[in-house]
Amino acid sequence: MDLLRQLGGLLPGGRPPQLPLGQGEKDKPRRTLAQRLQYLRRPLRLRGNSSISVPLGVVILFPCIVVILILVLFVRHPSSPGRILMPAGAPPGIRKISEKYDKVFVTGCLEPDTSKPRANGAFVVLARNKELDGVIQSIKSIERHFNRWYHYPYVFLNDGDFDDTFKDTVKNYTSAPVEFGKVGPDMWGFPDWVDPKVAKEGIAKQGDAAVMYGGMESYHSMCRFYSGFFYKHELLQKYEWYWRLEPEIKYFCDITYDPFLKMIENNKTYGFTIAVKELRETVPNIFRYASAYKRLNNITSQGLWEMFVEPQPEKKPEAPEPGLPEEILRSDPGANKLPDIDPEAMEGEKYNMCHFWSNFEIARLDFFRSKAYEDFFQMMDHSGGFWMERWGDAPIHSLAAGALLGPRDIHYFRDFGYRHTTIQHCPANAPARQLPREPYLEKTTLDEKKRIEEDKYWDEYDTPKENGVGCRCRCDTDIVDVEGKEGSCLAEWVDVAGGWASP
Ligand SMILES: Nc1nc2c(ncn2[C@@H]2O[C@H](COP(=O)(O)OP(=O)(O)OP(=O)(O)O)[C@@H](O)[C@H]2O)c(=O)[nH]1
Ligand SMILES: [Mg+2]
Repeated sequence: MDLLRQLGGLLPGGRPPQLPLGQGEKDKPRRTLAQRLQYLRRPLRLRGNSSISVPLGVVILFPCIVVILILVLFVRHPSSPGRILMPAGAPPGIRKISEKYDKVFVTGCLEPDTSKPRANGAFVVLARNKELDGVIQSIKSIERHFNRWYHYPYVFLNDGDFDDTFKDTVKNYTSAPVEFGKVGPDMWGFPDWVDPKVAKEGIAKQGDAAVMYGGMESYHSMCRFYSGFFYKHELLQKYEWYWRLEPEIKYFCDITYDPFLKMIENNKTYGFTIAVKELRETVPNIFRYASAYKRLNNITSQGLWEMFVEPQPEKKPEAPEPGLPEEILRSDPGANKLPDIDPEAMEGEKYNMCHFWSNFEIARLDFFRSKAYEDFFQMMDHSGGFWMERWGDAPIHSLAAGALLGPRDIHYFRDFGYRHTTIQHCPANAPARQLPREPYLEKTTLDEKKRIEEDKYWDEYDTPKENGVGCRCRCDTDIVDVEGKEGSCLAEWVDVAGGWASP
């Protein structure tokens, strides 16, 4: 006998299943819940002629309870892939990070308060004339979402000369002060202790090996400039803080508070919005030198270094030292290549390739101007790695921060929606913390209709979600949030920042 037929046959007194009340039955006294569920207590024989019976309710509920238990155990088990994958597969902002060392400065929107004195900070943009369109896109974006209220100045830098079209156009897109400066050969290109022939050969080899941007001399110069010079530029001398801006980036949320002031208030040094893994082939020896710097200077980690170290089951005994320090300091990077030993392992530690993506940065310039950072840069620079390899300024800044700062000095701007090329982080909007937005009819768009249309786009911001932190974010939907993508270093940040917050 199949189960359904059994069930039918076992309904009280062999009556047909209960039907909805007919008209004539409306006046009958209502049955209590217990009476209604009475049928669950009906015994159900295991076989047609078996003397053993089980209540019908148990037959229905038991499998459901087992399934629920399995699901709960799967998701809550610390080593469960379900738990590990939760941030990856889940929408951004669904999990809270511990607030032990750092927390979002403002959840949702505020009415921008521009009455307080501004911080001593500026946007810094390195660019070329040919990047004007990308620069306009970035200025329009930051003005719309932040600087229309705060009017922070811009400093544009270039290893060449900005032409008048560039300068005049840029000034049209902001009412904030703008300065243009030139980067001299003291901060750009090969230093005099490098043999240009050898460096060029090294760069060509990287080009042949298809290392990303490895064959572009200008790219190497740019990375070295952002690693060890931008903060020394004369136009930046008067500033204490900077916010790096690149061409062709996009902000998705309104930033209704002053991040510089919040960084000061919370005693922060360095802020990021995306942390990802670097392409291994661009930095084969970087960790070797960063690690040597840390060891040579007897630096003890304040808890951030671990974000950049591959977890290892147990610490290996110290690797034999190949006399690295003197070798680095005496070496002439123009005359030889980097020594050819185990490229990533140092003192049993291995670089996990994580770095704060430096095309967005809000940081205290003092950090870069410190003796400790200068020593770090000098050592890295004299290894020749900016030329013989393609060390980016992002891993340089990150490893320096790892050696010299702690998690409490770092701020994750998780509430900022930001995109650069094909990587974006965009938070969900904070529930019950959205405020109506003032239209921003950007004056450079002359066509009235287009201007209104552009503003309307930002009026229709995303529906708030639980644990969301954003203010009026409208995220791009063609790519997913980096927080949930392979290659993200969110987990590494969360680990050093105190773990995930308990639910
Ligand atoms: N003046 C000048 N600026 C440069 C040069 N190369 C790069 N830049 C700037 O340096 C910043 C980083 O360069 P990008 O080419 O965007 O490098 P990237 O972000 O790693 O690469 P993309 O993914 O292609 O954006 C940008 O602001 C560029 O405008 C250069 O040779 N001269
Ligand atoms: Mg770029």
